[in-house]
Amino acid sequence: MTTAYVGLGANLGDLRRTLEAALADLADVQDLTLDAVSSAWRSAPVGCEGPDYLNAVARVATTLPPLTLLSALQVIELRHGRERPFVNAPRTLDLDLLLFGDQIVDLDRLVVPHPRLHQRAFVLRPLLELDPTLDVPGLGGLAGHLPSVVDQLVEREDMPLRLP
Ligand code: PH2
Ligand code: MG
Ligand code: MG
Repeated sequence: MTTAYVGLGANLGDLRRTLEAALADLADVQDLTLDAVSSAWRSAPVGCEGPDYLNAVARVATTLPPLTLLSALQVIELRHGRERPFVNAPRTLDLDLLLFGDQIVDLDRLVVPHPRLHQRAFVLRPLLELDPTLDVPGLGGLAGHLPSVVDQLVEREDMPLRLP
């Protein structure tokens, strides 16, 4: 069994509704248990233009191999109308495999740990909510990366995401 972390993001449509539906879909994936979900965090777009995002991170336990989990995430993205007209285009749903145990994956289709996770407050803040002591291969303690993202606008929403 491997503990993996999945980043959720949306900036088109009904953001909260989409994230909640995506969490229900994730919980329905075979050989996977949804263990915990962070708060919802509203964030300004990083590295692109467009509406603000709603972001969150889910912790799952799974016996699936990483590429099978990635395929399951892509199926859920498509179910929620994800289109890819250009890089970092606004999206109804983005599901990113952030961490897969302490494994390092470096393939064309998948790079884990996610190469930019330590540069993004909208990932770091919800990840650290779920585990403040999280240690990542190649990056060390994640909390140590927070000072470099303090200038990024992220705001924790009081209302928790409704879970399946
Ligand atoms: N995702 C991106 C690019 N920029 N900015 C925010 N705030 N949230 C995101 O999820 C996000 C982003 C590419 O996946
Ligand atoms: Mg992403
Ligand atoms: Mg993605």
